[in-house]
Amino acid sequence: MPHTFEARIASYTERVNARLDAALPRASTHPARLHEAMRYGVFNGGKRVRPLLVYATGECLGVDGEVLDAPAVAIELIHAFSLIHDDLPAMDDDDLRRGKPTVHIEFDEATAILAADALQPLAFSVLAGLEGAPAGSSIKLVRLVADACGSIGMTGGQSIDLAAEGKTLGREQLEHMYALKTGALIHASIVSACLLHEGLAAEKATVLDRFARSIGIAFQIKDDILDVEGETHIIGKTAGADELHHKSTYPALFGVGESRRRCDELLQRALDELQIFGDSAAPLEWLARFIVARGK
Ligand code: GRG
Repeated sequence: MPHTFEARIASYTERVNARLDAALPRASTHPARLHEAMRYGVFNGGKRVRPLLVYATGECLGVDGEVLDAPAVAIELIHAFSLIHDDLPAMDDDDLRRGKPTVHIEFDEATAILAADALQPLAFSVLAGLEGAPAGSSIKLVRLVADACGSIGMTGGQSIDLAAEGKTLGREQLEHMYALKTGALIHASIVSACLLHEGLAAEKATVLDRFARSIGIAFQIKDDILDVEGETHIIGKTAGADELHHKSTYPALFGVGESRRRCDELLQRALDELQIFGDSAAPLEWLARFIVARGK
């Protein structure tokens, strides 16, 4: 294992890609077009931030890498499914994702819906197959990820987001929507590693919970800033799409300067939380900074 986290990022990314490859049916497996689309939606690029958060939290707590693979893979599968749905004509109607045609453009709308539909249960199958973890971990992870993905998590956030188009949300309402739409899966990534640590001290669990909440909201504010300031060929999706759809976003409601200030404030709050872990939190610190500084 390389010494610095920067160097380990590449090996963790390679690792989760290999586990994703093993979890997904071969592209040639019948019905091949569906399996091709599922693989396209997962392997068309992607920073793998959520799996990296799982592994970094595991490093912070001293949880064995092998048991982290299941939540890392499952959460990335859920993320991939949400992006496919998010890009559909009935949602954000986007042609470009990660610099490539979206799944419904590359294949067709029905295949894209089905591919996303099939990625979601595959995630739970991966969690159900977890081995070598403390007793009861598998079912706890299923519940954690289900809640993060469902109506009290990501799907609920997306529903609020769509209903807010053309409206003016207050700061609290906006951050609540971000906490659900984007924050819930980020939060689940961190909490999944906590669940795999038997007998984790309540104080440490609380600190990581707060870290996860801050960084989840910061992630979406940064995504909004990139939509305003980024260039399509760099961010890999259509720049300016939020304004086009009259989305309620941080920059639209409070301006880019205030969005940056809030992002930095949330980052600082998140970093302050990590103090009690000392050097073992270096990977999480690195990822928190990356989330706020990233260019795509
Ligand atoms: C229909 C059950 C059901 C769920 C779908 C569409 C949807 C509900 C939720 C969408 C949630 C969503 C797309 C939130 C945005 C999150 C976000 C900022 C995504 C970009 O994440 P990155 O930057 O992407 O990690 P990469 O490409 O690096 O993986």
